Amino acid sequence: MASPLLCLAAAAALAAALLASTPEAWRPAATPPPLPVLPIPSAPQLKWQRREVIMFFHFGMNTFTDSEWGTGAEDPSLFRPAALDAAQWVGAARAAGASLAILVAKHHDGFCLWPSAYTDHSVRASPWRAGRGDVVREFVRAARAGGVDAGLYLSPWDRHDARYGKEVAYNEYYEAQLHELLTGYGSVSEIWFDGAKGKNATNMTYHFQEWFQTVKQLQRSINIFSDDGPDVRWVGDEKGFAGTTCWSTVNRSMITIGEAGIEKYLNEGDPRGRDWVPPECDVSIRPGWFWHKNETAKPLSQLLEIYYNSVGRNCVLLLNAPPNSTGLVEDADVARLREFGSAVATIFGTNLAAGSAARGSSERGGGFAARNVLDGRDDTYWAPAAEDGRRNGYWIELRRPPGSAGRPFNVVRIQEHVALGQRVERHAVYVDGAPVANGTTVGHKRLHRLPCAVAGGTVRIWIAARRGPPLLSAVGLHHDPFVEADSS
Ligand code: FUL
Repeated sequence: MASPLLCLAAAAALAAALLASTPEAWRPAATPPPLPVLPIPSAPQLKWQRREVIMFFHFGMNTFTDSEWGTGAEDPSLFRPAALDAAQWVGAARAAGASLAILVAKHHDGFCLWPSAYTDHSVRASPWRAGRGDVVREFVRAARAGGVDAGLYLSPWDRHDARYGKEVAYNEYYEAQLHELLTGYGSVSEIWFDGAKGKNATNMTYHFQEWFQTVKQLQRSINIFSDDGPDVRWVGDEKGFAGTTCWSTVNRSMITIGEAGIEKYLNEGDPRGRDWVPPECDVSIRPGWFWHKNETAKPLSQLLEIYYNSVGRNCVLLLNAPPNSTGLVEDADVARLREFGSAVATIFGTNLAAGSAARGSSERGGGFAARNVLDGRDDTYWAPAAEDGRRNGYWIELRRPPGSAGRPFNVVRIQEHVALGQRVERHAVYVDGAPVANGTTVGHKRLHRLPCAVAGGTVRIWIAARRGPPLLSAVGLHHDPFVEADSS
C-alpha cells in the first residue's frame, strides 16, 4: 500500500503537470485592444513609415552632361561610368541609416539604366560594360547583398521617346517597362511616379489607374508613390520640410497629380480624410538631384534640421545622394551621410526618460499601461480608458528618477501607435509645470527641439484627440549636442 506521503507527492506532481500543460486556463482573460479609427495603414505602409529614412539615387544621362533635366537628344555614348560600384552606393545608404534605397531607372530624358527591350535609348547603346551592362540589376543585387530593400523610379515624362504624346502607344510603352522592372528584378518595395513635367511639354494623358493596378498585380507588398498616393504622397516641396500639422489621412480625390503650388494643402492633410496616404519628404543632399562637379553636400546641421522637420513631423525622409560620373558617391558625401546617420543614432540612442514612473490620465487596463511608452517597442502603447479625456483632454506624466532628473534634454519625442489610426489633434509639453513645447498632430513621430536644454523632474504631455483616445507608443527625452536652434 502506498504511503499517504507518496500519494500527496503524486497528487502534487499531477497538478503541476496539468498546470504546465494547460497554462491558458489559469490566466485571467486579456483586455482587447481599442477599436481602430479608420483609415488605418496597410502592412507595407506601416513598414515604410517605420523606416523613417530612405535613400534616393539620381544617376543617368544628366550625370554626364551637367544637367538636371536632359533634353532626350543625348547620345548614349556619353554614358560611361568607369568605376560604377552599386555596393558602394548601398554602403552610403546604410551609413545614413536607410533600409530602403530608390534608384532612378529612367529620368525625364528617357535614357534607361536597364537594357529595356522596348527602346534603343538605354545602357545597351552605351559603351559602358560594352553595352552588356544593367545598372538596375547591379543596384538590386547590391541592395539585397547589403540588407537594403530596393525601390525604383520610372519617369512618366519622357522627352526622348517618339511615342510620348500618343496616348495609347506611350501608355503601352510605359506599361511594358513597368512589367520589365517589376518582374525582372525580384522584390521592389517602392515605386516612384513623378508628377513633374515641363511647362511646354507635349500634352499627354497618363493612365495612372491602370499603372497603379498593374504595379499591385506584379508586386504585392510594394508602396506606390505619386503626388496623391495611393500609398505614399508627395509632401509638396523639395526642401525636405513637412508642415507643422501633418495628417496621414487625406481624401485622395481632392489632389491632382502634377499640380504645383499645393504645398499647404498637402502638408496639412485632413483629419477627416478617408484615405491613409502619409507624406514623403524628398530632398537632395546637394543642391541638385544629379551630380555636378561644382556642388557639395549640405552641412550636418542642415541635414539634422531636415530630419526634425520631416521624420519629426510624421513623414519619411527620402534623401538623395547622386553618384558621380565615375559611378561612385563622392567620399565627402559618404562621410556626410555617415555623420548624419551617427548623429541621429547618438541623439536618439539614449532616452533620458528611461526609468521614469509613468502615469496616464487614465488607463484602459490590461497590457495598455502608461509605462509602455518607455519600452522602446512600436507594438506596445498606452491606451487611456474610453470614457476619459473628452472634456479637458488626456495627459501622460513621466516622473524621472532622482539620478536622471538632473540630466538636461533639448528634444522631446512623442509617437502615436498609428497602426490603429492617427488621432492626436493638439498637444502640449510641460516640464515641472512650465510649458516648453506645443503643436497639433503627432502621427508616427513628432519631435520638438527646445530652444534650450531643460533638466526637470516631471514631464507631462497634454493631448486633445477627437477621434477616440490617443494611443501613444513612445515618449522620449533626448539630448542633441549638434544643434541648439529651435525648429519646431
Ligand atoms: C522632380 C524631378 O523633376 C526632379 O528632377 C527630381 O527627379 C525630383 C525627385 O522630382 O519632380
